[in-house]
Amino acid sequence: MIASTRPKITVVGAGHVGATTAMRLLEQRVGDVVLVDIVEGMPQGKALDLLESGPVQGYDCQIAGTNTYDETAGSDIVIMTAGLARKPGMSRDDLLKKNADIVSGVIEGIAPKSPNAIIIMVTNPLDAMAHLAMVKSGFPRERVIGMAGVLDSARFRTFLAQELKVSVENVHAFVLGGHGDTMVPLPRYSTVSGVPVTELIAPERLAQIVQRTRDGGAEIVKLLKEGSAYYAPSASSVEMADAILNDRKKILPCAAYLQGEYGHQGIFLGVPCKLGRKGIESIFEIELKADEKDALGKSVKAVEELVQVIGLR
Ligand code: TXD
Repeated sequence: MIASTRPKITVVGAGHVGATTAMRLLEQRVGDVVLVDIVEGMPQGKALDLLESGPVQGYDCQIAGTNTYDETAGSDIVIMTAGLARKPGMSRDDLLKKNADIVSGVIEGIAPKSPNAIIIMVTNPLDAMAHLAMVKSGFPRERVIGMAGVLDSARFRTFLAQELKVSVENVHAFVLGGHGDTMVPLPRYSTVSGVPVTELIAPERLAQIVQRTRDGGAEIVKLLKEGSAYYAPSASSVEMADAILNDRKKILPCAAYLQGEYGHQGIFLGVPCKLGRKGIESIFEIELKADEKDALGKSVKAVEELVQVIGLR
């Protein structure tokens, strides 16, 4: 790997999400990448293949593949995608214990080598795995961030843009809560060029779109039959990494460890966060209506059950 002053990003897990994330990081010139996996030769092979794309794509960003953590030392960001993906009929929660073992091992190995890194968690079940990563790394909450809301709102935006036949760029969506069946899309804060979608789409139709958003992950699992989504998940992870490394102060929905925000304490939950070079620089609180508060409360319960199973609460 040619030494450089570019940011260093470790991607753990060189599977569907991890390899695609690495590709996007290079193509968008976000930084140099170290790709880690337990399968011998696989991360090395994918990294070399991606390095050889540089002359054609016109990037000088470097990438190396490895089966150990030595080369990850001094990373600015660690994007954690290692774990098992859902199979058809398997809920995110079924993955809990297996992925908890994987996350514990990886974070305990990697955090001491990159003590100043910001961790972006991707492994499911997302909110519980982010909590575990924070505990195992000992990092402050600003530096452990879960990727889910960017993906969930990207799905919501896609469906809204399709429905209204407008550019996705004009559609902003707001999604709170846990990643999963209890996510809380907020239609009244979701807008097309500033106009709330509640004024543009009839309530019954909007409810269908909200439901499709909630089931967005499962819809893809069902079609693929093996494995789960990875193009939109990788795009979402890279948007977060780019917002952090380029200190963009972007407001993105991320899973963050709440310390009283939205009336909840000691739990990871999807909320709007300002992402900059320090990681989560602030959490935005908005007023929720009673039914939205209830929905968020259900989300908290679902996440709490998971963290209890892995002994974090
Ligand atoms: O919104 C979100 N947060 C998500 C989460 C969106 C999409 C996928 N989401 C979850 O990401 C999914 O449920 C899984 O838990 C992870 C990874 O999904 P992916 O589709 O990339 O799974 P793959 O293709 O099976 O890749 C996982 C890789 C695979 O190559 C394993 O060999 C590797 O992880 N793996 C490890 N690498 C390093 N270290 C350890 N211990 C390890 N264990 C497995």
